[in-house]
Amino acid sequence: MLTRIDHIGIACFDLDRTVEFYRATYGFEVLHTEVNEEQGVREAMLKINETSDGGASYLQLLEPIREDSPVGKWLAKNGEGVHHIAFGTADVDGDAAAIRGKGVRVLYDEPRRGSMDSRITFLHPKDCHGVLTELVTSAPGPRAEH
Ligand code: CMX
Ligand code: CO
Repeated sequence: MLTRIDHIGIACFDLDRTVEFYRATYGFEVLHTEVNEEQGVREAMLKINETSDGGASYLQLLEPIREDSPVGKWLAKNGEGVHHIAFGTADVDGDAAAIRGKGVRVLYDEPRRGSMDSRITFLHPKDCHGVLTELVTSAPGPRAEH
C-alpha cells in the first residue's frame, strides 16, 4: 500500500546552488547527499516532514553526472523543474507487481538501490498521465545522516 509522498524529485543544473536556494528561501537543510552512479545523479535529500506511517517526506534535488542519464536528457529538453514524484510503501515489490498487473509499465524487473539504501522502481510517465512515478521502500532501521 502506498502510504506517503516519499519525495518530489527536482532536476537542477547546479546542485550546490539549488541547495542554497532551498536553505536561504525556506530554511530546509540537507539531510543526506550521495552520488548514485547507476541512476547518473548527484543528489541531496532535504527532509520536509515526518509522516504517519513512520516515514518522512523529502525533496530530492538531482544534478546529472552524465548527459545521457534520465535527468541529463530531461534537463536538456525541459530545463530545471519537477522531474518525478515518489510514493512510499513498506512493500515496493508487492505494489510494483500489483501495478504492473493493471497494465502500467514498471521500468525494472527488480527494484534497484535508491537514495539512503532504499529500494526503488519507476512507472513509465506515458502510462501515468505524463508523471514519472517512483515507488520507494526505505531501508530498515534509523537513517544514516551524513
Ligand atoms: N516526466 C514526464 N515525462 C517524461 C520524463 C519525466 N521525468 N522523462 C521522459 N519523459 C517523456 C519524454 O518527454 C518523452 O515524451 P515524448 O515522446 O512525448 O517527447 C518520453 O517520455 C520519452 O522520453 P525520452 O527523453 O526519450 O527518454 P527515455 O525514453 O530514454 O527515458 C524514462 C524515459 C522514463 C524511461 C527514463 O527517464 C527513466 O528510466 N527514468 C527512471 C530513472 C530515473 O529517472 N532516474 C533518476 C532519478 C533517480 C532517483 O529518483 O533516485
Ligand atoms: Co527519486
